[in-house]
Amino acid sequence: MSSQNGKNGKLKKKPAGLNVEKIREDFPILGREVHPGKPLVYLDNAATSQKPQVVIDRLSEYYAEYNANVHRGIHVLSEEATDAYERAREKIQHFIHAESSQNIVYTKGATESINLVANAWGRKFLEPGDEILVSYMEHHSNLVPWQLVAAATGARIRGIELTKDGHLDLEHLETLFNEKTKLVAVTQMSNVLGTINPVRDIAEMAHRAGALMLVDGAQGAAHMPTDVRQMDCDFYVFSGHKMCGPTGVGVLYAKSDLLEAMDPFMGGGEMIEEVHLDASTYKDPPWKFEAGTPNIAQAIGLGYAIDYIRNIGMDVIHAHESDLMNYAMQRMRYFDDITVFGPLGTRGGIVSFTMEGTHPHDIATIVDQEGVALRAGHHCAQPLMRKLQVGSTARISIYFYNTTDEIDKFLSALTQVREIFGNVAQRTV
Ligand code: C6P
Repeated sequence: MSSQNGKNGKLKKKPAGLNVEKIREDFPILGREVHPGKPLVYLDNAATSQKPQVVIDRLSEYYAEYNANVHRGIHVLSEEATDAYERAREKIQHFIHAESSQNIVYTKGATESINLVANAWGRKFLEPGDEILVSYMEHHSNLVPWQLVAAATGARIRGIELTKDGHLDLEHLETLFNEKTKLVAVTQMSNVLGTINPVRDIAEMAHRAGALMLVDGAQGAAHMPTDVRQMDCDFYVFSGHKMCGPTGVGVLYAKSDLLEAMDPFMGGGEMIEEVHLDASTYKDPPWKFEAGTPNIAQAIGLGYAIDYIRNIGMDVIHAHESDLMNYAMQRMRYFDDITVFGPLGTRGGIVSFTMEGTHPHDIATIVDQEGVALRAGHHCAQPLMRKLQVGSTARISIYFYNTTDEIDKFLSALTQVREIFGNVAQRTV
């Protein structure tokens, strides 16, 4: 549902192109109560999404019917498992419009993907004095790996400032480039502010300066159409569990010449061509980066999750989430004791806020009693919290299976928080 102002200033609801009630039937967990008489209202999707039955079924189908290691056996089970594992890689390739499935490296998640780049590319190519540009809205997963590699190589990290309304300050970014800039690493969408960054423009700026561009798609790939070639990024990372897939699987996309040039991240079985006692040769990418037995069931499950969300349509998902986010934001404005962070206008389905006189953890605890799951804390974005001059925020994060009714339940739970903490004069929502 989406909202707009009616004649009397009240918000009207209008239908969007998604049969959410039907979709919700695909997610068994959405039917449960979390406290007696309190159905789950799951608004913590930026942390992890729920899983449709089809993904759950495909995981158990793998274990029940063709559980075997991949790329090793010549027996039927191993061939079936290998086929399914490699077919999932092709689904990922098409989902993000990569050149080839060989540009898709399986990892454990976005965090591991960034660590892979920091180690396999950074340790090989960064030199003392080189500069890595990151922004103040980055998740720790797109900061700490760069700090580790900077300490090991003598490279230096520089921060892209934010504008007052929560966008990246592109004018400031322009001033940071120089001949030492080797990499720009920014998020596609902030997990706190909901800001959607102009990553294509930033990639262009980076390339003009002779630097590479890494896009952290942990909050992007699940929520909007993603085309890595159109974006022209050099590296793109995301996690399966935030997009209806299982935990334990994620993706690193990288351009072919980079994958060729990078050293392996981990050594072990499966990533080698020939091994001697003191030296080895390696397989071609992406297998060069996939040492040991991978998360086979999870990769296959991610393939089915991608089928599922593609079938709904990434444009439709994005539009529905925008509608719900606007609906929530417009109503939250009626709470004069609430501060909402992040830009107005186009943004993703994430709303972080604080409530005067109430700790975010107290908000989360009280709304949980009403069945509402939201997140409170620093959201693994401490540099951003410092910029916002808060220790933590409460945050709702929306996915395509959420409804206006759930947003209403969240808002009603918020009025209870206010009543308990006796905040400023109550107004009608
Ligand atoms: N943010 C959140 O609640 P992993 O843990 O590897 O799947 O994803 C890490 C990550 C990287 N970048 C961004 C922008 C993210 O939002 C996350 C995960 C979760 O906001 C957990 S802290």
